[in-house]
Amino acid sequence: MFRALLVVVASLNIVTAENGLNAWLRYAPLQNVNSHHLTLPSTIIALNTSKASSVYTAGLELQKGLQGIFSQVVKISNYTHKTSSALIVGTVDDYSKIYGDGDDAPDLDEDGFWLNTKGDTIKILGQNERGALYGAFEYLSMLAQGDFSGISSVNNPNQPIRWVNQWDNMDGSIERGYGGPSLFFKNGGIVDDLTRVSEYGRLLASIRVNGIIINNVNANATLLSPQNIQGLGRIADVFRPYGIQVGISLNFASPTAVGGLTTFDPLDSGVISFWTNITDQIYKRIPDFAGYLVKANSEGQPGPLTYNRTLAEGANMFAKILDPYSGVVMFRAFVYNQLNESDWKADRANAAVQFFEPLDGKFADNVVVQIKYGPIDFQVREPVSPLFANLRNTSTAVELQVAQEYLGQQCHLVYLAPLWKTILDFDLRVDRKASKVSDIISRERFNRPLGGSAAVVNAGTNTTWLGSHMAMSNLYAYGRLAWDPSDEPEDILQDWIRLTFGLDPKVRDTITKMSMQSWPAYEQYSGNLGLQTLTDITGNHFGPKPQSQDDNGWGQWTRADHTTIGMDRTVANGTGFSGTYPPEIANMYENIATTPDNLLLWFHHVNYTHVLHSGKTVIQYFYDAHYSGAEIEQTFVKMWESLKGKIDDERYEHVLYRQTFQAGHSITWRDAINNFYWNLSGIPDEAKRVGHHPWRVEVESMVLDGYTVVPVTPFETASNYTAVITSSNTTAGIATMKLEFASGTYDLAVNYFDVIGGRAHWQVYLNDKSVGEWIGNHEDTLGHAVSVNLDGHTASRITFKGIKIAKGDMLKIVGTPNGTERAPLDYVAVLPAGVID
Ligand code: GCW
Repeated sequence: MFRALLVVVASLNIVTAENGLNAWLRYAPLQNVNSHHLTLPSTIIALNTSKASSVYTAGLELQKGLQGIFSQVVKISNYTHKTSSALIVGTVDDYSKIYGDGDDAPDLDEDGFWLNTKGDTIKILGQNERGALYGAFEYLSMLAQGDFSGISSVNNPNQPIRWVNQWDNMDGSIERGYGGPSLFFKNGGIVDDLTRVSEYGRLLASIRVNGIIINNVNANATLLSPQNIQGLGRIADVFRPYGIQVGISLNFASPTAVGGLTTFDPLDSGVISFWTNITDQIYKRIPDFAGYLVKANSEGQPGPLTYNRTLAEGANMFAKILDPYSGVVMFRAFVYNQLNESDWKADRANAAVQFFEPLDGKFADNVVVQIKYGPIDFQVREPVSPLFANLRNTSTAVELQVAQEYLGQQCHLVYLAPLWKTILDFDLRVDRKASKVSDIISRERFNRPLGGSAAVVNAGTNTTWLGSHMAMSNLYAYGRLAWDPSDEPEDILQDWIRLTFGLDPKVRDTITKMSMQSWPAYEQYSGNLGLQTLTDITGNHFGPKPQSQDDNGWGQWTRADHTTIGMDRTVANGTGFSGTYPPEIANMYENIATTPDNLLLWFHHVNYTHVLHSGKTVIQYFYDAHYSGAEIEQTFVKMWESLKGKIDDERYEHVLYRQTFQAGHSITWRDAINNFYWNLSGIPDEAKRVGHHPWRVEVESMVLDGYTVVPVTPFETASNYTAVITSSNTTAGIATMKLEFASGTYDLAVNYFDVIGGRAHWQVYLNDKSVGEWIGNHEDTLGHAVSVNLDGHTASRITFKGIKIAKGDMLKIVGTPNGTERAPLDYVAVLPAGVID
């Protein structure tokens, strides 16, 4: 149990610059502490002093934490004589052996711990060494938050598997990674310096993650070379003191790719010996190796289906080889084929149940089927994957995604714990009995041997780990929820805020408000009513491109036409997907009257004029939601600005930059989606906002010198569907116009496109007096997937605030191209106070 009780509120004026490396483990000095609440321990007694031991790590961490928080060095003692006010950390067993009085220690589950701060000595005792380390982190988390209460608390994990997955490639890139290159790989091998890996281990252990898959599920067989296995061994050595077991993703075709065989048939004896030999080599170097993660027969990856073997036969081959070593196989359920959209019954959402339900009961006991939370792919809202209800005789784990692949790629603040909660708390009503997803993966509901959680994290070498300080709340919350899914997202968040940004209540309240509003806001301005994220799904998954959902085989269809929209997934008339849930849930989704509005278009195909439970039509809801979502984003900038001086400047500026970007990009999203559906449906916005922009000046209507007007694709991502670029790669362009707005003070927003290929330069003048300038360098500063085109990924806004403009003033923008970035401009918005346009 984590505690959030504050007995001391310290007022902190943090000024030291911070780069994010320590994340929530900063151990910032507590000021104004009423020290009588706490007597610091005189000694830390770590009951195992071998360096690879997590108990030894715990001792060091406690020392470091106490020093940071209280500026006092407490020595670590080898001498186990119990003195009063000692802090003892170790396993329950060691404690009992040494002191003979461990009987008051409660029964603990694997990885659990007991934290007792009540007596004369502080006891942090784990069921195993890892548990002891978790207890040390818990104690430090309390202290760092000013909580000195005397407690005796038993903490057990809800689920045994609490892993993270990294999608790192051997060349050092990370698929869907937005925090810089790999921590693990470079140029086809393992990096020499593993300092950052050790720091990552520390972070992960503090949130009680006990396993990590270090390479991409789209796996490269060269990881299995003898040299790389030695490198893996070095990585495992670095993670071991943190109680983290290392595993790898496998390429199913490795026997042919690197083994010199002509087949990768899982029932072939040569193939089995290949994998046995590899596994033996790995365990020889890494005796506590966690096991394998397998993506088979999915998105072009090889798998057992090639040889008419079932997915279970493929998984069980590995399971049998791993079994003597107690290793596990995480087998992904993300298996689907390309589909034909003209078939009204075709549905990618059905794939997982179609492939896996017939195999229920056929998987070995050390196989865990790893299931993405929704039936499609990490979308902003999806119903729970029905596969959880269809595998009663198979161990399962939920796959979540900390990497915000479809959710703004860490350039948009989206606190994900509330989304994950809708999944974990969802009651699937199997056999009309309580069947929460969290109780299924915890093994409780179907009484399975294994189960748990995996999160795709994709941390990189950026000092912020994920590219964004704010995104780290997601990693923190992931660990907390995997340990205890009944924890509340807001409580978790507030612990994270105090640990990350200090104890000032204004900081806590402001970041809480921003974060708790962030997922609903993102849903509003991206894709709502269950239509998915509406990003460019055939491209980089970042900016808006609603048309990419349809007219292809990927099966993320919206089936939008001029009058109707949504996937009919009913049994009665559609793909039958709703029928793959247990009856109570199936009935709810089958029936339009009982389908919640936020999943309406996931399950039903309706007219744009269909009236929602909320009383609005679908199309008007779209318009309103996109306006409201973007409006909320503008308030985040102001909220963040109210924290200036309360957070160190380095992190303050870093977050401000991203919030400012997000505020602008949310307007791009809003306008793109609204324009797209307005064009498609021809139904105007009742509030007359869509297509009406009274405060905008289109750059194509300015006087242009050296600038050329170009159409933008997709059309909806530019205001008036067009933009301007300089006429050549080497000559500047100038756009001028006399402004006819009433004299007053305005915010001057300029919408431009920041493409990769160069760092163009723009300057803005009023009557030849400089208003401001900027450089198109988002490729250096933002870390999201990039684009060379003028589109929804590159559309950006910069705002110059509080500019005095008199009627008749001449506005001039000079754009200087660089490389292939031809200083593209879209429009200028001249915004009176409070107006968003
Ligand atoms: O949605 C897709 C991602 C791929 C990813 C795949 C998966 C690693 O776009 O980048 O591949 O999901 O989860 O396997």
